[in-house]
Amino acid sequence: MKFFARSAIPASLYVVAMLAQASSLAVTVQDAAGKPLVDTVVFAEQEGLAAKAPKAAVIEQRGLKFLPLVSVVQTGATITFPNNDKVRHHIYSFSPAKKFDQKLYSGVAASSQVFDKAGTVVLGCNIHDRMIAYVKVVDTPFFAKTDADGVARIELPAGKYKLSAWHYNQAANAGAAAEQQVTVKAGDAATAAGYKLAVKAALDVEGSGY
Ligand SMILES: [Cu+2]
Repeated sequence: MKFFARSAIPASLYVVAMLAQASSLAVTVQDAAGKPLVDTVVFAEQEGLAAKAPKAAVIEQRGLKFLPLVSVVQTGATITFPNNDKVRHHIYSFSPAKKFDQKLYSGVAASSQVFDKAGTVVLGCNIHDRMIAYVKVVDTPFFAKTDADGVARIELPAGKYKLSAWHYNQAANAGAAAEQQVTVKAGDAATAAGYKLAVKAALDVEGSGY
């Protein structure tokens, strides 16, 4: 009779649990030629949605690279930059959304940075010109990056959203096409959405998987 014992939980709690149950959105992103586009940031915004506490993120340096190449965080998130190389790095950003300059350091000595403005931040290293990383700062807790199959999955409450896709290598004129309205249905089946993004000829960025 375990089943009945569990039903001692008040019915109102079940209702709350159901309302809070996340629906999901599966977004497929391809380039103009129809190939899956990895490392595309996809995010869903809803007006008036209460902000959640942003999750912190980590961008390490290893093998003279930033890892990961692309990060997405909610506005206000803290990012730490552990240096796991034996050499020192001098990391910086000139991007208006977040300017900073972290002089030569090694280990975990780098101060963390708060990314408090939505936008795109490009990170570089003064010593190693080839080092580059991208941080997309978004005003929503609902975001994901596409995997190797070009698919991003976002858990979020059912409702209407403005869905945006951003790729660090996307052609400038792809901006307008990268937004769409989407209605996320309640239930188990993921709501599907898709993008075709024009991207520039592949940059010579090692480890981008692209
Ligand atoms: Cu460096």
